[in-house]
Amino acid sequence: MTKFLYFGDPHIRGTNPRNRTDSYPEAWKAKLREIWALGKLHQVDAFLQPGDTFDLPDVANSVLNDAADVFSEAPAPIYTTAGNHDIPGYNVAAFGNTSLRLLERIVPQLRVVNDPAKAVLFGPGAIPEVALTFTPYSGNIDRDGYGYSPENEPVGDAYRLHIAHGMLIDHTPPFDRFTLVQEVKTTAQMVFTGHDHTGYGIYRRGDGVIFCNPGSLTRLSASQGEISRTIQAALITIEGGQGNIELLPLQSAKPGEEVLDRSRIEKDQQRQYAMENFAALIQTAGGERVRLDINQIIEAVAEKEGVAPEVVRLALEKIEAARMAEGR
Ligand SMILES: [Mn+2]
Repeated sequence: MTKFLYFGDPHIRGTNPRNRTDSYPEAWKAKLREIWALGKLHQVDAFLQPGDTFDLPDVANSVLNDAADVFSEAPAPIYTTAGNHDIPGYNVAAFGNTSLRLLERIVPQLRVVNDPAKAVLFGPGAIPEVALTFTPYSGNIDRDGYGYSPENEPVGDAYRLHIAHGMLIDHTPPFDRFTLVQEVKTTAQMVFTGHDHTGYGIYRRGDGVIFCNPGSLTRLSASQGEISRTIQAALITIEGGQGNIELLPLQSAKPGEEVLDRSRIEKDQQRQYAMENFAALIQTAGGERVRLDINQIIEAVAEKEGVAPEVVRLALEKIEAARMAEGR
């Protein structure tokens, strides 16, 4: 039997996100320590995590030191991969220059796996029971469903558990870059993801593949979904070629209403309402609505001017990167 404890994007940082009313650094430390305690209680073989360990590719030394202290307390190895927040400009080749790489050097039990063709093997004796693979965030993830399949040769009968930092979700969102669990192609038997902080819990597909995103470890934005969701980890048990997942709520996570300032949402809603009123005022002569979404503006201009799709994609990715500072 092999057991793991999985937890979503920690987004370690030394300052409070703008909507947090408690101490964010104290919150992530308490949650990680509870995760370690749960792992010890359930005697897991390793902790697994989908990336966005840090909120930024290069954090302050004080934050790196705090993270190193807490990670060093983990009672079992921790495996993760690079999330979009861990690397500069979506460039996983620059991983060597990041704070996450430094953390990996400082903390002996932390390993960052960025090659989907390299499996980490677990199991009693010489026969591996589980082959664990990771796909880091990159410009390719979610393009034609990319990112959710191991790229190694199967290792005997080892159970194939794959973890990716991508937008794998169970419903169609109001943005373009995503992959649906219902449609994704994978040779894995179990697929875990982060990136989408809300998570959808557990999804068991008709073909037997199990998908899970329990949500991120911390509440970063004051959206309704972030306020109301349960902060939880996932206990994974693999035995006799069968995989099982149990979601474990974290006791150290304070209720969303206690740590997130809702007045900000209300202000944002008022702003959105004012923008819509403004748009209605300046409708074009043809009655066409004025575009207020920056992505739509860029796509509309590009279409008019005949800009190459690659240039448009780069521009949108730069904007997306700038938006990340707001937290996703
Ligand atoms: Mn994230």
